[in-house]
Amino acid sequence: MTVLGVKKGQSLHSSGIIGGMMSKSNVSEAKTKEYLERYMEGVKKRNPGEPEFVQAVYEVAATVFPYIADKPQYHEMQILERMAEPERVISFRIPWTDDEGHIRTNRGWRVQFNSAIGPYKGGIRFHPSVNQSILKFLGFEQTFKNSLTGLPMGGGKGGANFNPKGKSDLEVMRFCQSFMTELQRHIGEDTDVPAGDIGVGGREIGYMFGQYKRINNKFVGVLTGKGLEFGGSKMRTEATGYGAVFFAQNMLKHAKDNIEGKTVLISGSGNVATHAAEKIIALGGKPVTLSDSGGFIHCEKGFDQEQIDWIKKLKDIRRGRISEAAKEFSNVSFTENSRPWGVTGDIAIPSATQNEISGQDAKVMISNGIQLVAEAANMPCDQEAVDSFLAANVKFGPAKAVNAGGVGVSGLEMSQNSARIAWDSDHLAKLLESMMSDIHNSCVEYGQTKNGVNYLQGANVAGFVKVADAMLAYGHV
Ligand code: NDP
Ligand code: 2IT
Repeated sequence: MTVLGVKKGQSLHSSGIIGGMMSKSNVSEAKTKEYLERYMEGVKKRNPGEPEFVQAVYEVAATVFPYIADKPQYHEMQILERMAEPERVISFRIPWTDDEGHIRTNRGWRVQFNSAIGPYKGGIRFHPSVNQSILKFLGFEQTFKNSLTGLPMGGGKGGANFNPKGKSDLEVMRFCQSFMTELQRHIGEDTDVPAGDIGVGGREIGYMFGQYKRINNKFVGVLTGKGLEFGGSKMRTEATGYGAVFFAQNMLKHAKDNIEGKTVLISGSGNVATHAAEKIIALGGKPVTLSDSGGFIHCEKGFDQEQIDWIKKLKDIRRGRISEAAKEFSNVSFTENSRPWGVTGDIAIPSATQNEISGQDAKVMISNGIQLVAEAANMPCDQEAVDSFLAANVKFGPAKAVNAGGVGVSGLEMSQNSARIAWDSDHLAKLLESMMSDIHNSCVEYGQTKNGVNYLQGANVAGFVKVADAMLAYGHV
């Protein structure tokens, strides 16, 4: 295995690389680029057929390489190479019985990516598209995101290629119980603490927590996002969407602007999207779009709270189609099989899934005058889109900073569970707001460039430093 073109066992000093990287002035941009390319060649070779994972590693490495160019300790200790390798990937069978009595089999995973700064922590995704590449990308991202929150949490992610859509409540329950029957042996309140993600909300967490408790005869904070009756934290449901808007607000404030009166394009219509829309309304902005896998809805004058509440019920409880909103409300239109990126707006908050904004979409958005993009979903912009926004000087908030409020409040749920206490909503709302402001400040500190703040660089480097320094302290583990 090689990193920076150095063979295993050979030091970077003897390879000549460290000598060239000792000080920033000694390392040209071209050399750093060459090292990055060699590193990425290795990552690609070691992870065949995992394009999402390779994409996520590149996005981090491209900004971290220039930062570490004059810091040989990270090269000598192979920090970036070790960071791109999950500590453990567990894959397992999930047999369950459907309502017709047929036995079904799905595949489940838990990627325990990095525990340098705390127990593995990250969501569980149930979606037919789930595979190892997607969960490795999410676990890798989670490691840096969790570091940014300032709380002691490592990175992990899990899930299954199960489609909860169209399944009865009892089918979902049987699936969740079978999933947890296997997963429970690998997790624990001090080992690995899963939560929700796409397709996993309060209902699924309830079924999984009940099964964990039953098998282990232990009532501990092994999952977050729990119901308020059994150890859940207030504000966790709202945290990701609200936090994303707080982050965007911080970005605008830094540029002496604010959300009031701004037209906002939002994709998705699940937990993150609906709460982002709700907070935009509360701050005087105008969310004009939402979407799902069938298409997008548009309301020119901006959705109101009553409409958002209706959509929350449609998606959360009934798991309905967003097209139904156009039948319910006369001022809402539906466009089938399309994403909202052709609509004119000031701000975009993609809140559905990875790679939902392509380079082509970005060009359209830029020519329509978009000013700020805040990634509330994980990696919603593909690499070409990110490059286009940065080149056009559109303010770009990367996912690991923008959506960190969700796992941030999950961390606060863990603290409350350990202490067996429950904080009130006002207190948690303040903690969330100040956490988002602290993350923004870290991005500004590490992302300052001569053209203003590069939030992508800021978030990646700030997230990297804490994990990397912990790994240095441990030696070769
Ligand atoms: P939900 O399951 O509540 O909602 C997901 C939404 O995205 C739905 O509207 C869904 O449409 C849409 N969607 C999902 N996959 C696709 C797809 N392949 N193409 C088009 N639309 C799709 O999930 P969340 O709101 O919790 O998650 C949304 C994003 O936010 C994800 O990227 C997740 O990783 C990220 N995130 C979530 C956090 C949380 O706390 N929940 C924390 C941080 C990030 P449909 O109903 O048609 O499937
Ligand atoms: O992507 C994410 O940060 C989440 N799905 C939330 C993870 C968590 O542990 O709350």
